[in-house]
Amino acid sequence: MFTHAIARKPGPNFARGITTAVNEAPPNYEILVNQHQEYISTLKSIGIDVTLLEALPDHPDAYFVEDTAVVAAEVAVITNPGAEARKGEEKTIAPVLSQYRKTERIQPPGTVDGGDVLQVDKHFFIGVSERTNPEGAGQLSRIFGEYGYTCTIVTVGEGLHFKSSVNYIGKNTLLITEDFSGNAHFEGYDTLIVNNAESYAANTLFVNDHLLVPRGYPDTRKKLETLGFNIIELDTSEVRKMDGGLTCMSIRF
Ligand code: CIR
Repeated sequence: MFTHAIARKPGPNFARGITTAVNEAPPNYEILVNQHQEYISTLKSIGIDVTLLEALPDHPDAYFVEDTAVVAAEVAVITNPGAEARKGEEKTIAPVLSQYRKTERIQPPGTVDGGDVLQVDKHFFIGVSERTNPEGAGQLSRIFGEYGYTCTIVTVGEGLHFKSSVNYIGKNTLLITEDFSGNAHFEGYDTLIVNNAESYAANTLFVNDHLLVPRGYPDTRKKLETLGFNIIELDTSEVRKMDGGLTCMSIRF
């Protein structure tokens, strides 16, 4: 069970963040703030004490705090984010996490975005993507190895981050997009495949026996319900416009 989370308020300039999404309507700050507040109150409602940081005006993507650190039971690893515009966000997270954990750091030229790192018990999947380079993945794997974790390094093809496409949902099951189906790295796990039209819903957050799923993906919801998961649907329309999702907006530990 998680007891803590760190999150950050989105700032009014959030639409200047990095995005590849082609949006029908421009991102709306008021709606985003409401969606973010609902997300925070949901985490609190399932037993999580949330530290909510103020927006960082120089970093419009900074509310995607997940990318700045990876936290295990024994250690928090402060990342070196892969996008130039996001470098520096991690410096503001380090002092907060050091209140709870010993901290280690990814050193340049290594880069890691936390969105590429998925923990399943004593194992980490680390995606090598446009943001996480092989050097960064190697450093992270060595650090976690020292604490008794195993790691596999997986190439991310489509999608921004590994967790844009693959997430652990409990019951030894990974929720994955079609392009990851049959991937040899997932041997030993059950996989639930999200159809292509709903690939965004692969970014589902498993936390304290609940699944936080984005609203508007009925086929995925039905598949998850059939397996008996406790589902909480949350609106993420404005977050999606900035290439973000439910996992990105908090660091849980
Ligand atoms: C970015 O491109 O860095 C942000 N606009 C979105 C980051 C989403 N983070 C995540 O998936 N962990």
